[in-house]
Amino acid sequence: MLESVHTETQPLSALSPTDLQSRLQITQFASDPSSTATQPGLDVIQGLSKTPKTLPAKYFYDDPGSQLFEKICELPEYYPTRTETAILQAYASEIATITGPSELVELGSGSSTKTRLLLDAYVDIGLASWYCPIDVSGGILKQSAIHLLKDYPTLNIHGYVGTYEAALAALSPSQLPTRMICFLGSTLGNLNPQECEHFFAELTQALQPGEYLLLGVDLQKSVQQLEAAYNDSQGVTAAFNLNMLQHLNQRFQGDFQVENFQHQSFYNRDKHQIEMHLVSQKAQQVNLAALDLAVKFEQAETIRTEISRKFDLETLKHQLRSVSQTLAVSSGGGATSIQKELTPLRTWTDANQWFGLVLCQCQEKAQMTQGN
Ligand code: SAH
Ligand code: AVI
Repeated sequence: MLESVHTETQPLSALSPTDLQSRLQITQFASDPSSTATQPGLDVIQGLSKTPKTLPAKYFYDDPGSQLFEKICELPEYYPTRTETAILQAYASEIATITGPSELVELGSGSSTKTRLLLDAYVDIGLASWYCPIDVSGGILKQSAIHLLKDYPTLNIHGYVGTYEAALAALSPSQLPTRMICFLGSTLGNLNPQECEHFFAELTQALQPGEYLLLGVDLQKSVQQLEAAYNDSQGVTAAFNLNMLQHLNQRFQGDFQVENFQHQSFYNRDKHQIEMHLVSQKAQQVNLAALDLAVKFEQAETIRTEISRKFDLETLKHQLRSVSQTLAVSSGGGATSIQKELTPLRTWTDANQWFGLVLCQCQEKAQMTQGN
């Protein structure tokens, strides 16, 4: 599953002082960071060729999509961002004290706004900081990295533009005594249970014993509150959902007529997930020339563009504990394998229990030695 990679030390004119340039490195995966490793757009072909139709949520995030997501975070109905921010404001220093000097790797970093609370906490207790943002949306990643370098004079950044999987597999060893992988904003909820299980295994693989994982997750609550958060009165979430079609048009030479689709979102109580759909307003055919794909829609047929799962903390901690990975280590004449697992250490929530943070540590479970 290798994607082509190139690494650049940013020559951006925006980064005129050499000091900033020397503190920023960007690794970009393939020419199309949102492609699957095997074939660009294969996931689009697969999703639109089945019934019911689906599209991967990562296609929300071109430059306009990332800007629309930033607007969502400010909406009165969209409580997750401000609630998670409040939890981090209260507990970031506790997290920094637990981990000690730690490189921060952030999955789906976006604007890195909440990350500043963690960076501040490390700075406040006099610890060095290294930051590795990972995001498919290259524009917002690079822009945020430049702002961070200006605001944090001792910070070094190595950004990865690409999917979580590609970046995790290519991460350089930690620059500091430990590392914490952060996955904030409840983006974990955009993975279905199988993807989530697979993802936890990949994270455990990427972490060394002693390193940390910080998860921010949205918790179960009233249907009314959840549905309001994904059907905002200003229509920003609708614009965000519909923007995926513009993005596909531009990326894959498509001819989606955006006005022929409508935003829909609702809470699926059985699966504890918000579902966002785009509903075809009439029978129509859409072509994506770059993928050699023609897709027929019936009137009222939908494309599911996102699930956003809402978690129960106890169930999530149980799932985390059940992940284990084997790390092979050769020693002397024999081979030793270390079993690694994710151990939840602490959880923090807000007074309403709307959102939770879970800090886990990758720990060694047992050792088995083979050979002589
Ligand atoms: N962490 C930020 C942003 C969340 S939005 C916050 O909490 O506010 C989700 C982010 O994940 C977006 O910036 C999007 O571009 C990125 N993203 C989505 N799917 C991705 C994938 N498969 N690989 C890498 N980044 C992804
Ligand atoms: C990024 N992700 C966690 C957001 C969510 O709430 O699932 C994306 C989003 N979709 C609609 N509004 C926000």
